[in-house]
Amino acid sequence: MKEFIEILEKLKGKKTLVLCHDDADNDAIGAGFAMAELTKGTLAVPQRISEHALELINKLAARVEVNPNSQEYELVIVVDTADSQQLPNIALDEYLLIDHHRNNLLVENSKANIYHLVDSTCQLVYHLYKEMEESLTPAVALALAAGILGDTVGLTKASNKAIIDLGNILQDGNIGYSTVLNTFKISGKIERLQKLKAATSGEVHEFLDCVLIYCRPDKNFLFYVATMFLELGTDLALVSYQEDGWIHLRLVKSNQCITNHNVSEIVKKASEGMTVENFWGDQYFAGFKGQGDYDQLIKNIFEEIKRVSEQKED
Ligand SMILES: [Mn+2]
Repeated sequence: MKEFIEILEKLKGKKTLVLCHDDADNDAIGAGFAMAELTKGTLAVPQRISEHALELINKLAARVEVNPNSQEYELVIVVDTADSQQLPNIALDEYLLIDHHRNNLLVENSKANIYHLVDSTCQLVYHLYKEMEESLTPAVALALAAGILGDTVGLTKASNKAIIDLGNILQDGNIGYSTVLNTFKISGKIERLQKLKAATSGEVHEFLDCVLIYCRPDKNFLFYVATMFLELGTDLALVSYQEDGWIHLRLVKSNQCITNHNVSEIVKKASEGMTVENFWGDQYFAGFKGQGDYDQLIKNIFEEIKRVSEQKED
């Protein structure tokens, strides 16, 4: 931390790039926004922003550049990124790093870093602000808080430390918790319409030990739609969207669901042999972007869920 701050202070006022991982989520955008505010730098992503971080960007009125030329900057700060593969088309030369991912491959070559295995990168940025005795504006507090909520799945997976940090961030930035929760709701009328359309087009499928809703919204709001179905009480939600030959898909499982379904393993197995551009997730969440036979993929997912449901417990 000390070395990191020394470099920041030495390069103060220099042209700074704050770079998030591709498909940037709330933690990356939140941490990146706070670092860009601190350094008066440019916030950027390699290619795209994740759909569920768009609302936060909107609320922050943040400017996010796409596909920046890192060579044009005198200081590059990489946030929430574990691997150069998450930075497509970016030439990384000298950089500072702030991250919380296990097995980080960028730490070793960083000029200085803040690297700890906490719940979110936003917490590390908060501690940097504290250490530098910088005050939190309401916008920075909102960004950091939204990042913590994002990476802890709405605090359901949060450690005590993350909850304490969140409380302090709200206090320091003088904002209410409800302001943060609002960044996770769809605000515009058009989006609400999409949500209602999705809700009324969901198909309910019953398995031996769980209920699944399958839905194909006509816009790429997969995260919102999936979360909405969980809120309505389903055990599993399968939501997909096709565009330009690409299949975007999410399979999510409720935290309250105690079946053996590991959604990330289910999607991985079901998509074997397909062209996979992006795949991420865990037991409760699977995200997929790829190409191949759509109907077969869905059929495989249903079969795999059924197989797990019917597996005998020993
Ligand atoms: Mn993160």
